[in-house]
Amino acid sequence: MKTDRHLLVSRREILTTAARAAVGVGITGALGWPALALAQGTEGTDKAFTNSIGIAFVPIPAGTFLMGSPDSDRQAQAFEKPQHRVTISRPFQIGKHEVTQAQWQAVLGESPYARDRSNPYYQLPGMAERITRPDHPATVSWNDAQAFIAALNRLEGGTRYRLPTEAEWEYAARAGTITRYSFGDDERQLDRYAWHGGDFQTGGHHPVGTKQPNPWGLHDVHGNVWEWVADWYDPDYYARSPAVDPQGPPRGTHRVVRGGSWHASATSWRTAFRRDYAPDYRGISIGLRLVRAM
Ligand SMILES: [Ca+2]
Repeated sequence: MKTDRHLLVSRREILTTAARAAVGVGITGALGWPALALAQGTEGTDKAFTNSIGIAFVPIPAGTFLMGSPDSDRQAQAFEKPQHRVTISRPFQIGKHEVTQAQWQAVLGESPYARDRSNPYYQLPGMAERITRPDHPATVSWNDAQAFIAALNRLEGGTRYRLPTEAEWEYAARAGTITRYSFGDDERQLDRYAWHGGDFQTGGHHPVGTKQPNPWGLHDVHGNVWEWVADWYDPDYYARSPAVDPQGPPRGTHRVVRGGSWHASATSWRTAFRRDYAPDYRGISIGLRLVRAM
């Protein structure tokens, strides 16, 4: 296995760099907070926040939105329907970016690619060199993500950090929109907002935050890497899910991922699209975005 020199920097260096980068985007986020969100906001939710290892969070107000896809959308799959009204009853904070490899290393002391990949793609010629970089997303299993979250909660003391529920993810990704994408319905605009459509010979994921954000300031909700959410996957869940703070089915075999990835096989990058993977699946195109409870 090749070793990447840039990963052999000290823990202090990683922390300093991550914090510096996060403060920069944090300021932009605070100034860029849209009027719509402020109007819906609850006291105390209108401030960006950067945590102890430099992860920047965007405040998301409580609110109600339409989850899933309407029958009128010909691209929509059966498992995105019925479109239904969901209320998120409590404000929360969500990562402005996918969790990066530097942040992963700052918490767990190792690169996510020190772990065995449960697929062969990481071993493809040139892939490790292209994707093992501090400012790229960490691609890990759902179980790995839980270990990271537990360690981060121990580091800061408390239980604030977790994955978003599937409903919280879509609510934050939509950012008040009811279109196929958070930037509208025109998929020809996707290049401006998403890393997508890559191949295994030349492609890989990219540094987080290098495409345009959604209206609430979140980067890479479409593309770059899929994002694990907390929920078990059930294609029929929307027909019976609760209207307030749905938590997903009580049991299942696969977990939900959202948003599409850098790779062409992602199928769809639409906001409502859903896909499932086994919780121990550790590929090179699924990462995570954290929620921090208020
Ligand atoms: Ca993503």
